[in-house]
Amino acid sequence: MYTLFGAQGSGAAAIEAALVLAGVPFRGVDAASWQPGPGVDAMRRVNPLAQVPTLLLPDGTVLTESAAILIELGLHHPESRLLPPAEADRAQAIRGLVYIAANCYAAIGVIDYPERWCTQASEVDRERIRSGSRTRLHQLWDLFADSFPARPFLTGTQLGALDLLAAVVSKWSGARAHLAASRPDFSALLQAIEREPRLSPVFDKYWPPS
Ligand SMILES: N[C@@H](CCC(=O)N[C@@H](CS)C(=O)NCC(=O)O)C(=O)O
Repeated sequence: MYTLFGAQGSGAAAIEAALVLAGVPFRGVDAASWQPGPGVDAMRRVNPLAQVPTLLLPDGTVLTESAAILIELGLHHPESRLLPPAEADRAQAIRGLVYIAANCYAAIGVIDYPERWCTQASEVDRERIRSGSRTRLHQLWDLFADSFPARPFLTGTQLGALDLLAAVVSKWSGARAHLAASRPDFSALLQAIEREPRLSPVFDKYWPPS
């Protein structure tokens, strides 16, 4: 059985959604670096970065990095259609996954922890880093929306891994509000992905409706 380390509001939502689409049973462990306790202690033993999502494969192999996890799940469960079968479509989906991880998710790590990226940062420094990174993040999402057309999904003809990662990573740092104004069609697609009947219970679990 897979073991998924994750926490409410975290990127583990994308992996849980992928496991649901693949119809694969898994054990969830509540863990996050900001939640001291046995969950994060167990996660740190397998992932020294102590970041979620962290996934243990059934044979105990440790997988980290959202894009890598989604690609591996897509390859191992081809019937899930997490990755498209046609080579050109699959190549674009993988490009999109790495784009989001390398650009958007990375910017969020700076916004959340500016002190990790600047020595002796004052609160003013931290706020300047946050503000600049947030502006850059929103530009990165605009560029993503322009570069990865929906056909009708971002992954291609069927809902897949790229849709999941885009819908989850855009939940943070004001990206959804920005996109609603700058790229309304893309924003509507993200909302539709989140409300897809198989996925809405996952999104409601990670972001409980108020
Ligand atoms: N490169 C990782 C980033 C994962 C990440 O930053 N996760 C956040 C939560 S969404 C985290 O665990 N942050 C806590 C920390 O860095 O201490 C990925 O693509 O999965």
